Amino acid sequence: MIIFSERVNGMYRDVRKAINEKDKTIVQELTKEQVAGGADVMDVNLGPTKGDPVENFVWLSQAVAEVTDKPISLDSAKPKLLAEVVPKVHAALPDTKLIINSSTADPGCMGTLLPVAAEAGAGIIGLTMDKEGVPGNVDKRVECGGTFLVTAMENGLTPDDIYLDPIILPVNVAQKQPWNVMEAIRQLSVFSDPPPHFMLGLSNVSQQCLMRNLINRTYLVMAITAGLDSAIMDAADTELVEAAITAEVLLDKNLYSDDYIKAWKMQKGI
Ligand code: THG
Repeated sequence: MIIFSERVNGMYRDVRKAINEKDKTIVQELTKEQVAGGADVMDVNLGPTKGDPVENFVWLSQAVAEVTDKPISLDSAKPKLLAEVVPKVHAALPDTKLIINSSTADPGCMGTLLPVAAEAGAGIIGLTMDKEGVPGNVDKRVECGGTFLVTAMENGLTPDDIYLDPIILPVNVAQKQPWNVMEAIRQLSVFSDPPPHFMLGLSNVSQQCLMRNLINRTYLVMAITAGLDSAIMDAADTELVEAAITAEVLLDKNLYSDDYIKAWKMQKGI
């Protein structure tokens, strides 16, 4: 399981304030907490913050990289902004692996971002959507995912640098989507050997719901069974992380031992 930390995101009030005030303390405390919880990648997202987004992204990435050498995922829905930010962060942090979060399968968006990923040696997340928005059915998700995978590989990216994200929506507004997302993962898993990674912004599934942690935890286990191998999630939610590890043990993806959680932590050095 490749755990992307969701927590350094300007959607959260404390992080928004930290970015606006250029106060590294909160950002660095959260980063250390997420890495200690098992985060493999630090996803950073400005959210609705003030000021120049390019400068803010460079500042935020540098603040994170001062306390960890984990890869950084630059999270924005604006392809032109990402195309400007990625080379700048890559120049400022040449030893930090970057992941672009994200491109859609729209030709214009892929044309903007895939060369940038190739140039920076970065990974990239491909959303299984195009200009029409998030598909309501499985077939369109699979079509967009296939298009993204092929185009990314034509641009020189390897499957290990490609993350397909079938986009999970809140279960309270789109109750058929959690199943559609799992079915899309199952179908896309056979498109290439070796396959790309499959990922989700997990907490989307429970937005505006009660019992968020329970919904996140249950759906993570279900999606792992369908083939999910990475997620943007809260690595400080111990029950969530331990459910994911347990699912991988039960699927024979992690070796069983009586103390398999401890073994997993030792392997990660946490
Ligand atoms: N796919 C990809 N990237 C993504 C998403 C995705 N990035 C953003 C998002 N979705 C994943 N990250 C989050 C981060 C936080 C929350 C949900 C998803 C969240 N935040 C609280 C909320 O909105 O209720 C914040 C509230 C608070 O201030 O405490 O739920 O799908 N590739």
